[in-house]
Amino acid sequence: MNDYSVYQTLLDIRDRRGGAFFLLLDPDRTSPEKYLELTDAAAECGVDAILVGTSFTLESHFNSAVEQIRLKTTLPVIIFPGSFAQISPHADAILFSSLLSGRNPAYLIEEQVKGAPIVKQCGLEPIPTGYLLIESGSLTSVQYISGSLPIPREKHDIACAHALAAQYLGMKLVYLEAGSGANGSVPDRMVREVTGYIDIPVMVGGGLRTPEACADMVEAGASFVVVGTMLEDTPGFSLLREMAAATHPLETIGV
Ligand code: 1GP
Repeated sequence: MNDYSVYQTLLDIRDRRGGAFFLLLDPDRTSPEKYLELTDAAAECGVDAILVGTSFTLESHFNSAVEQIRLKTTLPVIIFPGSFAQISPHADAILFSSLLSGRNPAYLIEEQVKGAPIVKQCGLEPIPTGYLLIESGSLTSVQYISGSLPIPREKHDIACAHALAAQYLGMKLVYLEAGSGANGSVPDRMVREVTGYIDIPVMVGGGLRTPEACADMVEAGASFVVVGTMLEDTPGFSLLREMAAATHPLETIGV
């Protein structure tokens, strides 16, 4: 394990830029041409790290996809696993997540028990993450596959209690997740209440479609912003550049 962790690098970026922007690549949903093109452009467009994976995947070439992505970028490559089958030695770190908002033991602890020895063998840095699914207006893949209820979007107290439990369990990160391609992103007010209530960093993703939405998340207190679907579906890189810039308020002030 490096003396200087990926996790610490991400915190340093957050402190320097006011927030950090993560590009999520889903090798199941996107063609290799598209995800490698995005990978190639990512650093120059202001991306701070690349997440690979999804909450639900059917594909079988995960390892080679991570390897190809690794070879195309010097940015940190972090696995966002949907199951223990999505672990690759070609990444730098993994969001070692537990779906704390659900009550399904498979995603609370069983997948983690299967995956932990593989993470160790691969030499990946595990970033312990409390994964909280937030109601987003429609049934998402992660809800369906995990068989878990999301936290209602107006129930900020429930979200805060789950996030604090993640902190007290020793997790280093809370991920407020609306679900990939969600109709509605996590409400600003929930982000504000959760980030004001806990001491560990908060990552927000799911259904973010505009630079303004990314800026709102950071303004509400999010340390890290994750976008996948919109960038996979939008040709060119101008939206990527604008979303990354909107997530870096310390760099855009005065521009
Ligand atoms: C999904 O939060 C991420 O886990 C990203 O969501 O694909 O909607 O950007 P989108």
